[in-house]
Amino acid sequence: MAANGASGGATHKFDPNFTKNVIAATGPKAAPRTRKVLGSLIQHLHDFARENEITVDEWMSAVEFINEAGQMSTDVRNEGQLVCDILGLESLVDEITYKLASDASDAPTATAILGPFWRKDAPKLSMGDSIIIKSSQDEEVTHMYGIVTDFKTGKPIGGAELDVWHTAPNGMYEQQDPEQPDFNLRGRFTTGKDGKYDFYCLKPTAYPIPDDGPAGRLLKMLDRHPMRPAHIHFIVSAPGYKPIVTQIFDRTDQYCGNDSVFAVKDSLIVDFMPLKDDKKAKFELPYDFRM
Ligand code: MBD
Ligand code: FE
Repeated sequence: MAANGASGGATHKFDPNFTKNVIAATGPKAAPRTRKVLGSLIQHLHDFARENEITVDEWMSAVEFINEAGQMSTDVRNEGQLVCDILGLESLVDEITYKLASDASDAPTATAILGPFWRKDAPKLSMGDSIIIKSSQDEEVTHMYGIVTDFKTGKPIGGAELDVWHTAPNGMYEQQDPEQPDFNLRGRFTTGKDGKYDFYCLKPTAYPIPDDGPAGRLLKMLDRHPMRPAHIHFIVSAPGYKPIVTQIFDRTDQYCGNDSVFAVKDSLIVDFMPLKDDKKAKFELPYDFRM
């Protein structure tokens, strides 16, 4: 063991009651879930620190990292969420929360993480409308359509809302980019009685998650890239159904097997199909949602 290392030496023994005492300091008015979850968090944090012989310097650099992530966060940049995403935590809690969702065709559509770029109150649009307010890339216009069904009965769900959002071809969501109009590439659509929807969007592009802050430094420390495969986000909701928060991914994207935030699932990979001689779109994308 190095003289200046963390270890107190081979003879050091941790007080076996230390962690127990910290957990037992929880007062009687703590809610049961709080008692359970924070007790477990303290146990794991202490075990983690002991196992890895975390030093004061290492702990302090983690504290500075967390503080910097917090200070950097604004309403268009959620650095804490980005840090969780690259550690796989948002995808894991998504899986834990929505255990029901699977790749089976008789199950609800698989979920995928919300991510930090959803905005509430996206414009309510009519069927057949376009979410493209401004784009330099008309060669990517895509006609997306499909049906929302009840996964148990297979019947169409009328009045279901599809909230959709994706990035511009420059790899930025509108709130990150002063060049884009407010709510560019976002919209909400409501299915008719037949459960059907259709709208125009762009075939999205792969892009890096914001990597000029703590999350980016962490990626570099881990020798990882910041790229996400091209994707379109959805929240599909309907009265009486659990909302489906999900994303779909372009099969031809090289990052489908290598997403920096670990959100890709097989059943969410789609094929943008080239259209010939269509006046409005260069691709079509049929995709059905089950809920
Ligand atoms: C994104 O666009 C995104 O969807 C997620 C989950 C994380 C970072 C950027
Ligand atoms: Fe995204």
